[in-house]
Amino acid sequence: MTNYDESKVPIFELPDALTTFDGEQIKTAKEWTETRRPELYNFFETQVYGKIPGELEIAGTKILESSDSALNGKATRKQVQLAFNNNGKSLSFVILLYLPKNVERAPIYLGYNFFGNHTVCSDTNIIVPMAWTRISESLGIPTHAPSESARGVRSDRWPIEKLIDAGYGLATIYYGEVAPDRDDFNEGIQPLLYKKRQILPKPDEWGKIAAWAWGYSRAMDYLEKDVDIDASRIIVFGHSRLGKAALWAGATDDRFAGVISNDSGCGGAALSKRKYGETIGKINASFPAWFCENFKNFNEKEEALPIDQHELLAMVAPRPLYVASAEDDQWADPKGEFLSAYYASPVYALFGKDGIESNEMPKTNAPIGSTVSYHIRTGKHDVTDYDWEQYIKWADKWVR
Ligand code: GTR
Repeated sequence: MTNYDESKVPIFELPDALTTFDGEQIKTAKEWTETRRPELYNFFETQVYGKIPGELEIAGTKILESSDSALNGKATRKQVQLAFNNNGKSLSFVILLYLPKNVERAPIYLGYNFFGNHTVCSDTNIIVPMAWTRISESLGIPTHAPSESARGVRSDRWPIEKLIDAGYGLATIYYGEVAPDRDDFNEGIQPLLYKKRQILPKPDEWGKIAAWAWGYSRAMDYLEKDVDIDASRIIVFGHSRLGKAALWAGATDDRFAGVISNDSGCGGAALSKRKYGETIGKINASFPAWFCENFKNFNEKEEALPIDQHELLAMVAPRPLYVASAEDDQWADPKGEFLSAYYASPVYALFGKDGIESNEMPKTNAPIGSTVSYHIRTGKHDVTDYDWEQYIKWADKWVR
């Protein structure tokens, strides 16, 4: 049974971000960085998302297509393929980039899309990927092969012209090219790092979320070398499962200047110990490939967790962080997402940064915060223009 009743949220003790596992009090940013953050990081890495068992550099970069006149002449477009080889296996994925023409070295949002780059915009030049895709009847994706018919079907989630007009670029990647979103570990990036005869990640090795986070970092490796981009102002963005991946990428890779979690829910921004909406047992049952095997030890045992998700958010400090929820997205536990941002804030304070000041949930459609910001909007689990308008305002202020 899924609990949606606030009065049935268990009484729990939330681990204090500023107390070490040995009970020591953390008082300075230095102590946080040298003592507390590494032990939290180690826990999330080996017990939640899984560690990456080796290094894999970009073997080849290829500009597949580019244009100086995209989106009615406002933007440039570039489609860049990154290739990886190891173990006699190979993998590649494509970054679709739109950059404003009137801004030199623009800051950009980097975010995965769910159904292929060609779904984010009706631009007919966008290359349709070949990787496996989930089926979506409502989006007109009837088979596992991405096709022309889905061109632009997700443009409502990607107001690219609005971003360009605000002076930002967008880099997007089809997440299924990095690791297909199904319970199969013989495909995607993971097999490239298997040891001899290995067929599955070990219990403490990367699940799919960590694989997607890895992809965000490899995209960053490329973006750092692209002279058209200011790599010191790249904001990693993700919605839902990809919001979980964006948060983990923000924690694992401090080159990201800011992090946005849109409706990321369980295993993302939401506190697990509230057991409100989706729980660890439920998410591991529905999506057994997302987290590392070890995370399953906490199925129905949230109280045994020595950490909670506010500490994932805290690992983004002191960089700007935005957590967003939607009123009708109770499955993701909006209040748990909000409280998580609140309880991460003392870590920001160590760095002299303002987080969320009050533990009282703000009103709907009334964004709050500063370096750490939060909003809950009306509507369902989705990414809307309203969400993006807030991300632009926040980025103008805290990242730009
Ligand atoms: C749901 C899942 C959520 C969230 C969502 C999504 O089915 O339970 O944790 O990740 O999918 O990614 O849209």
